[in-house]
Amino acid sequence: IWNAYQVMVTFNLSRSASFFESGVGRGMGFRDSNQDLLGFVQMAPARARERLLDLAATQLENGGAYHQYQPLTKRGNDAVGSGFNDDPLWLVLAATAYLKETGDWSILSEPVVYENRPGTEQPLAEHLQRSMQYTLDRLGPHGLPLIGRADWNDCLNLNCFSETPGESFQTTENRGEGKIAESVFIAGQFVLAAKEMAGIAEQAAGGKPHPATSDLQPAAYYMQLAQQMEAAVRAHGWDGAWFLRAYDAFGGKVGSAECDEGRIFIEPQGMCVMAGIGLEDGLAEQALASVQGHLATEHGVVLLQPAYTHYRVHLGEITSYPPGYKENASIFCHTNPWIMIGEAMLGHGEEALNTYHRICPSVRAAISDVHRCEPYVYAQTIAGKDAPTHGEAKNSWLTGTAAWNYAAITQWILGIRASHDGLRVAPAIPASWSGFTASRLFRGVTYHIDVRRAGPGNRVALTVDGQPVAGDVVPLPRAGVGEVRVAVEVGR
Ligand code: BGC
Ligand code: IFM
Repeated sequence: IWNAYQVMVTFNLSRSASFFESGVGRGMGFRDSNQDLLGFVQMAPARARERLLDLAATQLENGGAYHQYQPLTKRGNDAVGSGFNDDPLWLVLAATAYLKETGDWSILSEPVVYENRPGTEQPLAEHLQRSMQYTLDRLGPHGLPLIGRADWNDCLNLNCFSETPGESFQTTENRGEGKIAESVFIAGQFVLAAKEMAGIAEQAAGGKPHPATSDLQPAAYYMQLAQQMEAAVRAHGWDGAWFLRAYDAFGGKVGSAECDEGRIFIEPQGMCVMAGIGLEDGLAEQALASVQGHLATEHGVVLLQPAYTHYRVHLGEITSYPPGYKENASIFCHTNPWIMIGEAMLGHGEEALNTYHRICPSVRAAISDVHRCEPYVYAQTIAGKDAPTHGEAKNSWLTGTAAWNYAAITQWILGIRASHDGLRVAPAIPASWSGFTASRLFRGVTYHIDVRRAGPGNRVALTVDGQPVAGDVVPLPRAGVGEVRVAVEVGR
């Protein structure tokens, strides 16, 4: 209940009303709101639809995005501007989550302006296409996406070179043209987004949808983009035992075994595995083993290791924080569910749940003298192992941790997730669980789901209203059916 409630609060306020952040000045984050939607879409799809259209209306014509917008005027914040090159891809991921949840293909035809300017309306489908093109128009020397101001990690400022204490890394003018520094995180995100675009295009080809899907390319086009980017990641974004984090503005590696500090980062491991890179040939397995080996602590998985011990002008704000805090090697809770999802995708239910328990507020209530934060709400960070206050949480409430944990738990550990063709039930629960029951409202139908463990492993056998069904997707029932009973045997 509290997780769902926190998801709703973050969806409503984004990070805009938080004094942990910077008061109301900050506005609704473009990437933040799109991610909050991932946890909210099944609770209030109509509000998620409105939010998607609001966000898309702040998108720039070149496919980029204002980093933030003001909730009352719904206009992009000029003061912060754009150029965070991960931003537009989150719109694709949020829109696909909405489509899978609702099957509401009409949203793709909705006319939406660019930059809040009347007269610039294009169907939402075209906005998604431009999000993809934005990345393709900004590839660096290794064929990986240029990072711009920063990617998900606001503090990895590879083009900023700030020498003045106190100046904002987010807004100060970047040095140079930014044509060298690349992000492996955005590469993984692009692969994921391209696969989602292919999924939409495939549905369109299957005759489902709507006129606006003609604004999209065929599925094969997006699959090829995914493959090309994956090839670039494999060639230039794999460090030997984990995914590299980035290339800096001089083409030097960030997040490599060759570095003296900041050798391994959590974000590209989570994102590349979620994108499906290396699931088949062991890279994903190795990347997550490196995460467990180098980054996991009893209080959660830290963002990077070793922490930076002094300011590095070519890396930016991340190196300005004391070791173990914020983006400099704290347990930045938002990223932990990415690892839970990755573990679940690899079928490691035990590791997924275990990773969760370390940051779970009610579990941490037993050590509240260390945790020092509300025992029912996620915090943005828990101090990492390099910090004197290791295990102490800070900045509760407004964090993407809420949406991502909700998704990781319900969609990946319990395995109940919306797909274009129906509700998928593919749990990755620990071997010791005998099962669980859940009910899930999906496209107006209530699914009563009873999962029982029949043996080891994660294979499922579904019985839907008494009839065996092949695979792990419960087909959409005929119109008028309000309830469906799903019996699931795991490990058969
Ligand atoms: C984020 C911090 C980040 C800072 C960057 C804040 O809003 O919450 O994690 O360090 O912005 O300036
Ligand atoms: O991804 C960002 C988010 O947009 C705002 N808070 C900090 C995160 C990591 O830097």
